[in-house]
Amino acid sequence: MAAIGGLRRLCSIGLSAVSQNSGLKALRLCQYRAFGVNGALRQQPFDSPTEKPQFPGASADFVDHLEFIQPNVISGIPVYRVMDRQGQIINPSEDPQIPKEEVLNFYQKMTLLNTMDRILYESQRQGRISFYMTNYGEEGTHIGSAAALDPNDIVFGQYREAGVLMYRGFPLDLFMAQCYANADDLGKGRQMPVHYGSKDLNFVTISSPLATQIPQAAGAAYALKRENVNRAVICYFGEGAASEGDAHAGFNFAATLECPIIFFCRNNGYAISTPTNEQYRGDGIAARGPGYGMMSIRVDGNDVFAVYNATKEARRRAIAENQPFLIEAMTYRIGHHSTSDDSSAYRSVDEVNYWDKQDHPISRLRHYMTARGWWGEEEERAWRKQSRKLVMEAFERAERRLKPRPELLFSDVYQEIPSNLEKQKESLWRHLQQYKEHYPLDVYDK
Ligand SMILES: Cc1ncc(C[n+]2csc(CCOP(=O)(O)OP(=O)(O)O)c2C)c(N)n1
Repeated sequence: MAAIGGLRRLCSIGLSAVSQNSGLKALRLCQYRAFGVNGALRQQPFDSPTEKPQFPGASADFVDHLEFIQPNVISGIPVYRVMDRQGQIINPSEDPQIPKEEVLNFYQKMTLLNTMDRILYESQRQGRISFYMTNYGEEGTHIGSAAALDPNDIVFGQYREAGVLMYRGFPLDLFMAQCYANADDLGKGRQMPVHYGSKDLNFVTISSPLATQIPQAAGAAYALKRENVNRAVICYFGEGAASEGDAHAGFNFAATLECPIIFFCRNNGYAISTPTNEQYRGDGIAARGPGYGMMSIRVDGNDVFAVYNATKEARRRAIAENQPFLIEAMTYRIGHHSTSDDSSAYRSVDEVNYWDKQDHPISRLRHYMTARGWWGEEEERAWRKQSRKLVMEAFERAERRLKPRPELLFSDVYQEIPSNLEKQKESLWRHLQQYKEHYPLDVYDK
């Protein structure tokens, strides 16, 4: 008996330690012990002086007054930041002390992404590509998190994380090839623009149905754990996608199967025209994590160093302890949802301008660099010119390139083309021979 009481006390000490910082390992251990996984401690005797709930579903005390738990949405989970809006480090002990060269690399990747966005957005407006989605305002979430990962970590994205690929070295030519669906596209021109993927860079190909990547990412993380190879998975999604059933499935699988994964939610305030107060009524997405038994944090997504620190530590612990982490990066979608959207129909220009002009991840990092004398007007001008040139050159090459051979429509549906698809392919070929003047065959590879 005394031993059981001692163990219970140990568990409650353990639980408070968990809430401090020591992770869920101890919590799991306590739960297993309290419920007596091997049967030894399963039930408390009927005449025990202190009654403790014996239900297998939760480890908790009794209370003798009726009280519903209130959601804590008024003073929510705090937003972790390292720099203020002027790029000043707030608490020196949190400064990741990233060397100058790497900080310049952060800045150049963030601004290159921005330049690519502007040119491809305009290109869509002129009907040169069919569709586009910009990343305006979210550059810090991409670069800060990508920099904290190992290149071998596997990335699952939604569609607004092009900066992660850019950080990993995906060439401008391949971004363009995908958007133009030309013959250089790794995806053979089959998907809509911005649905990138790169096997070499461990970036799983994007697909349009929201949140489907979340349980897939949990599965991939489980496989990595079994391989025991010191790799993690990061899975990005928007706060809108987090309302999908697949988000629930993925979070719960990752927690119960103890997967080394970082769920990275980009909370940018909108899911197309739906503001967050129509998306959820709890304290954002971070508050859901503890409900799944997941370590969770909320960070300032416009602070590239805060994103970097949180992702780095989450990655380290996800691998060391085999458990999922949830990062909610607060940011703002400055651009329209996509080129099919006009966001002035549902939000004010003033609101957008605030984020664009007053609290932007790029300007914040620039303030930081300027204060250290690492960057000035001259460097800015030269880099703007150079980055624009790089993007324009890739753009022109992509536009000149032919589109993939039409028969590529039929391959990769299955690994091998079945006979019925082979027949359809032949019939398309005959059709094109007969009616070639009705098709733009000159823009396709032969
Ligand atoms: C299953 C599914 N439902 C609806 C859509 C249509 N859709 C595309 S993007 C989007 C909004 C997603 O918002 P969020 O996840 O917050 O990401 P953001 O666009 O803000 O980056 C919706 C509803 C879809 N692609 N898939």
